[in-house]
Amino acid sequence: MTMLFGRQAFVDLLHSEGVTHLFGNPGTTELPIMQALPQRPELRFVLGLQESVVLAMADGYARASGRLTAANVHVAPGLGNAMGALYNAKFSGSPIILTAGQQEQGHGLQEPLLYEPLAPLAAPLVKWATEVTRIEDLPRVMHRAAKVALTPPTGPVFISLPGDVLNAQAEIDLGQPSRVDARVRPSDEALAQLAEWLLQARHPVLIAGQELGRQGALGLAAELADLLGMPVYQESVPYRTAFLTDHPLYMGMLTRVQAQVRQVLELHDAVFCLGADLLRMSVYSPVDPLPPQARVAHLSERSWELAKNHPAQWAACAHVGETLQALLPVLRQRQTDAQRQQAKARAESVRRSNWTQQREQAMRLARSHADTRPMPAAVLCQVLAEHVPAHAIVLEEALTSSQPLPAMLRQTHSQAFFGLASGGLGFGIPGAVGMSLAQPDRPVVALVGDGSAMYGIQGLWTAAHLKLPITYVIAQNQGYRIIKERLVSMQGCDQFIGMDMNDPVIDHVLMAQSMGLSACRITDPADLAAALQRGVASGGPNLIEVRVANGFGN
Ligand SMILES: Cc1ncc(C[n+]2csc(CCOP(=O)(O)OP(=O)(O)O)c2C)c(N)n1
Ligand SMILES: [Mg+2]
Repeated sequence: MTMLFGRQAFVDLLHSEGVTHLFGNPGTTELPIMQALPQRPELRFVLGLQESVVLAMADGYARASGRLTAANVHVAPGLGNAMGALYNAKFSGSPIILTAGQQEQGHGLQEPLLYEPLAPLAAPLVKWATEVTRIEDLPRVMHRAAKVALTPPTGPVFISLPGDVLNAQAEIDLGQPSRVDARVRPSDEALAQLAEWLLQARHPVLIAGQELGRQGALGLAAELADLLGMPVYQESVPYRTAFLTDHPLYMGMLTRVQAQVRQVLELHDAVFCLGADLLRMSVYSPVDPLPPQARVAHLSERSWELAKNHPAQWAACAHVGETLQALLPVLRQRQTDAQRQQAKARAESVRRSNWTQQREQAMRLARSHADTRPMPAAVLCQVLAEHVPAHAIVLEEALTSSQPLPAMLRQTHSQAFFGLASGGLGFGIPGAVGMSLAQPDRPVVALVGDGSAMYGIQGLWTAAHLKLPITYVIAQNQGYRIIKERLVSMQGCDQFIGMDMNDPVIDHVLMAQSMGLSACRITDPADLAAALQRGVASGGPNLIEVRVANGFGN
């Protein structure tokens, strides 16, 4: 046992749990932590200039690394600022230990500036929220937090750190990290049932989800699709790459329009939902996206998702990759010659209209609009899809401007694409910072709407400060185009109050330059490819503002 300050124990415990970056924004209540950091240089502090940005950077890091990540924010107002980003992290399942400095116990009782109990604030959005009340409890709390965050369903946890605990000194045993192996698979009996269920289906379809990308199980999912000749759709929320787009059975992403999804699934009698959310939608519709004849089998490590909205004929809470490893030989062994022939015939017909075919058409159509001014979003996406290097990470938060992207961007590895997980804006710019830190060998291209950019704009500074290889592409349509479109389509109203950003126009080039990025403005599609290539090749932070059509006449 060693004599340690609470502050030192805290950073040592993060280090012992394998944490390499502490994303943070310091205030007075975090001073003990800032004092301890120089003694633990392995733990790199990454400064974010607003707490929502701090947490979004941590979320990006966790999503692109799959590793335990730490973030620290400043008491109640800082935690409040971070709540939108915490909501995003919850939906991404990001294993983040979020901490906040807190006023000294007892002092808080007198309600000084900045005091508010913190754990109840964070509790609704995290797996576990607590306050450390004695220095001796720090190791137990920290190790438990790490275990809880990393055990499926993974997700953020919150710890409040009062100043008196951080500044106390005691003989502390720092203990050891524990890891729970959750790579479990269903019983042999359940696997046999699933195999028969899949083999009996006449028109099976696979919905591929985020867990496949997270677990590096894209190859196994492709083998499954091949074996059964079933078309594959990516789940309706674009968390991340969930299937290899060039695979001949890949059909594209499901939309979040209930009637469209239903039309797709109408053709199928069996829906295998693999590591995915079953049809998470966005806006209300009276249409059920799952048609009644479609029976469901659902496999996920997130038990809450199983049979959540739709009954499942077969469901298991298990590791998708391990389950596929065990399922494939069972399927091969049980598949009859007749079933093999059926699978082959199904695969043949899917090939004719698969994603690759659709992509060619979409790209051709977009190229034919290359002279349209302002640039249509499809042209922007086509140029991106053609010129972003294959090993890059593409991250999108661009609403209407990224709608054409999933139909165009080839995804050839599990980090190829990340999207907006929860619907909460503000992830794009700072999330790219975290992703770049997590995957330093991959250039990051972040396509962000001009409106979305303003929810996390401070992230540009951290990208510049750390000289990260990120190319921000800002789709500048001078407003909230998606909200306007919805006002028209849902409410029948075209009086746009509070949806324009054209008086004054925001100059993202100057904004980026003021924070230390190189930046340029593109209005002509012919110049975009070169700007993109220059930006990526620079190996540093840069921003391209692209003027795109706003859909309402300019
Ligand atoms: C935190 C948060 N605030 C507000 C919204 C509502 N919202 C959804 S899309 C959107 C507009 C986004 O504008 P932009 O990024 O420019 O994309 P565009 O609609 O122009 O394509 C807004 C304000 C939200 N989803 N999240
Ligand atoms: Mg916009």
